[in-house]
Order: sequence, then structure tokens, then C-alpha cells
Amino acid sequence: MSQRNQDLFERAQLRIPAGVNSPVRAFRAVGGAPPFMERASGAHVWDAEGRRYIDYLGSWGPMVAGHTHPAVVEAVQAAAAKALSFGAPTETEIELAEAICRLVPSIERVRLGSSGTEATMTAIRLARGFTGRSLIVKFEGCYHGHADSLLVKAGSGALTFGNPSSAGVPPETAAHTLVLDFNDLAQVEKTFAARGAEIAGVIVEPVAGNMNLVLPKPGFLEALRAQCSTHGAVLILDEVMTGFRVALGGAQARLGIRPDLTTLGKVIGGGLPVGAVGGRRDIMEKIAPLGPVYQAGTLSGNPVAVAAGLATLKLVEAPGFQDRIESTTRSLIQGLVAEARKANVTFSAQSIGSMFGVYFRATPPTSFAEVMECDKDRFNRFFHAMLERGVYLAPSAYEAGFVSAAHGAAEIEDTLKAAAEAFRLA
Ligand code: KE4
Repeated sequence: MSQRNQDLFERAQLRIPAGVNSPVRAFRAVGGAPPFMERASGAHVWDAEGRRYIDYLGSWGPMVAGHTHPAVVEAVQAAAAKALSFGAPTETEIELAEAICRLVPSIERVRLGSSGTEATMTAIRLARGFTGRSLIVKFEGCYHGHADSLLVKAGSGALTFGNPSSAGVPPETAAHTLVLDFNDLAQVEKTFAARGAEIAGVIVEPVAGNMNLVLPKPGFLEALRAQCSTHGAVLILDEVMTGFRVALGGAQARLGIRPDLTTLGKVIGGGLPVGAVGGRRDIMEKIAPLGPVYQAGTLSGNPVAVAAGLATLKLVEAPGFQDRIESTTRSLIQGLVAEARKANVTFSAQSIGSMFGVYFRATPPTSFAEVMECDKDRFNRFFHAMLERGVYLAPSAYEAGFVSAAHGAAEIEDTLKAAAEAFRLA
């Protein structure tokens, strides 16, 4: 680690716990100290030492169009010049709501907030308020933000710390959350058979991206849909990460599942703070002030953030955008697998849309347990070897990676060159 980054990290830790404002950024999963970022453009970020990296983090998903896309920066500058915030309704919020409902047809009404956590917290409160029941079902390894009810064996940060549930969540709260195994059809059926009448809702990442990338097995999401319909439970697809990234209409469009509620974030803010919960009109009309389920936010629908989101969605829905970004991601994956084979390293990788997973395991994992079998130490050595060669992967073996529209053949070529060396050092 260079001196300036090290100095910044030490200074940060004097005032910010672990020197970061979100745990995974502290590099505790991969070791070492994180580079402090200073600027970004397209597929690249530059740290405080002026070192350039090809960025496969993309701010954990939002930067699908590439960093500082001119159309997004322009929209933000124009909005900011008019107002930074009103705390009152604006036309641009209607435009973003209309765009979301048009692109994700299962969303008939949508409420904007400022983060994915707010969106999922609201979605489970709506499920409970709509059904009058308390039990929520989630899946181990799936992460839905840090609301109390969902920090029960969460993936992502908590999983990375090998601390599958958070301190500070009262046992009585956790008791209302059932944690099942992702892709375990039999368990889902058994649980609904036993407690279906108590289940307010099921929340799931339709494509898991917080225990690394794990795809749904054929029939898994369909079974969740059928069980929720049979037992009157609300099916919530958490598309904070997959929305507009796995496909234009999200994983639900690609996989043909119609949820009752969807949560969104990341891409719909284009890098600024926007979250959203939306879905069936009869459920959404339970939300205050129309209905009894309270939800609120000072900066919900903030005009500058909404402008960034709108500009990003315009780019994402342009003809050919999804196909191009998916094919770039596929060429990255195929190249990595080929380089690993040349280096005789046990490795696998997969992608869907512009999300990808890399695993030091012979085949891509299909469950949380199989993710745990991946060689984490080998990933960490590979991560640092790539970082030293100017490639910034997600700093955890339990995170997905992201390609942007700004990644082209040159970036993939440079990445594979770095990987050819990094595999031999991992
Ligand atoms: P935020 O509150 O971080 O905006 O969203 C929470 C969230 C909800 N649902 C899903 C599927 C998510 O992936 C997330 C957040 N993703 C993590 C990345 N693994 C954010 C990175 C971080 O925690 O710093």
C-alpha cells in the first residue's frame, strides 16, 4: 500500500469506525488497506496516488453506464443548479416513477426512498401490514440491507465477516424471520406446509449477488411464486442489485416471475442515493398516507438524485445497451476461465447480464454451502495480485462483480493480461 493511501487510512480511522462508511470497504475480508479513491471516468477509477484501476466494482452496481457518463453528469448539474432539495413533490419524481412502471410491468405503484435498505425494510413492513401476519422468509447468503428483520444470517458484509447475524438485533425480532437455504425447493415446500398461514412474505434476491453470484435453480423461483400465491403471502423480489443489470426489466423479466413487490436501488440512482419499493396497486395503497403502513424520508425523491437515475435509465434502455454489456461480460468470464486453465488453477466463473462471479472451485456454486467450499485464501491472493496490476475486483470472495457499458475490448484484454500473471501468484 502506498504511503498516501496508508496516511489517509490511518487518518480516517481516527474519526470513522474502521475508516469506512460501509464495512466491506475496509478490506478486512481480503486483508491489507483499501486504496482511497479520488476520481472516476468510464471503466476506470484513480486512487489518491494517481494509480488507475479498471473498475469491476462500479460502486457495487450503480455505475452500469460507466463512471461520470456525460449525460448523467449534465443532468445532475442542471438539476443541482435549479434546486438541491425541496421536500415537496416534483415533476421529475413522476417521470422516474413512470419510467420504472414502464420498464418493470409488475410495478403498478412505486414509492421512492434513499437506499436499498429503506426499500426492503418498507417492503417487509408492507407485507406484514397487508397480510396482518408477522413471519418473513429470507434465504441464507442473500443480503437485503441492514434493517433489523433482515440482518439474520445476512450475506454480503455480515457474511464476509463470518458473522452471520448482527449484534443489536433483539432475539424477538429475529424470531419473526425464517432463514431457508437458497435453491432448496424441498425446504420451501416443507416450511409453507408447516407455517404457510403465518407467513407475511418471502424476500429473495432472484439472482443472488451477495454470497458471490449464485443463480436460481430451474423451478426455485417458480415454487416461491406458487407457494406465496397458495398461502396468501407476499412475494418480494429484491432487485436492488439485479434491476436493470440482469436485464432491462430486471431478473423478473429474464426469468419470467411476477412478484407482488419489487425493491430497487443502485442503478435507479445512477450513483446517487435512490431506493424504491413498488408492485401491486392493492398492496402499495396500504402505504401512508393512503393506508396504515408508515414510510417516509426527508430526501425521498431528491431532485438531483432522481435526475441521475432518470438519465441512467435512459442510457440503460437504449437499443443494444443490454446485449453489448452482456457480451462484454461473457468475454471477460470466458477469458478468465481460459487463463486459469493455462495456469492449471482450479477455478470457475459465470455471468448473467453484466453481473459476474469468479470462484476458486471447480464449478460455480449453486448454494450457500457450496460457496463456503470456495478457496477464499486463494481468492484473496488473486484479488491483491490483480489490484497491484491495476484491476479492482470486489474486495470479498462473497461479492459479485460488475461490468459497465464503458468496459470495452481494451479493458478486457488488459484484465486478462493481469489475470494471466495473477493466477500464477494466487
Ligand atoms: P443499500 O442500503 O446498500 O443501498 O442496499 C442494500 C441492498 C439491498 N438488496 C441487495 C440485493 C443489495 O445487494 C444491497 C446492497 N448491496 C451491497 C453489495 N453487496 C452494498 C455494498 C455495501 O454494503 O457497502
